Amino acid sequence: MAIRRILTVDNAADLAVLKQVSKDVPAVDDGLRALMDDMLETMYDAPGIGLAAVQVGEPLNVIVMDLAREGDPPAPLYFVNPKITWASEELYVYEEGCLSVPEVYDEVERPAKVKLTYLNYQGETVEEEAEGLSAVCFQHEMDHLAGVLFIDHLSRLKRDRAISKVKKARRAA
Ligand code: K1U
Ligand code: ZN
Repeated sequence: MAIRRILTVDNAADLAVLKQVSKDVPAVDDGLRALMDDMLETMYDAPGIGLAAVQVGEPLNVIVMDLAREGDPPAPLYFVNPKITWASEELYVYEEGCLSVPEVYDEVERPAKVKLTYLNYQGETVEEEAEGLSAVCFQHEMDHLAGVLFIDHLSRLKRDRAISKVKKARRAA
């Protein structure tokens, strides 16, 4: 397993990759499981609660998440070729963050509940419903697969300020 570099919006080359639309993977094999292991280790190291493959430079439809509370045992989740099959009309507002936009947090409104289908770590098809933080994080990661960042849901002013803040923090570091 390896910790990979997380692409960030302050770097033009990284941003071009983050804006790509990810592609479905043909099969869940050992190579893909190695990528998912790396992604999980990278996410825990950051730390974060979710990560899309494109954030480590692999524009593939692959997501990892772990929403276990601090002190609870790890509960890794793997989503390969995920699809949202239904979204509620009811909306939910949550203050989101993003490992590709470090230190920036803002409120985003999304459907409160979604139904999803995906392949798990073993390559089995799973269908389930998500709500609360699970629905928020899953939709945030699905956006990454479509080349959309959470700051794209904000006003142009807030988005530009967010990118300036990340650039300034990088220069100071
Ligand atoms: O996709 C990402 O960039 C990861 C992102 C996921 C996310 C967080 C909040 C709402 C929607 C999606 C993060 O993990 S940001 C870091 C974070 O939320 C966190 C970090 C440490 C402990 C708890 C949360
Ligand atoms: Zn993100």
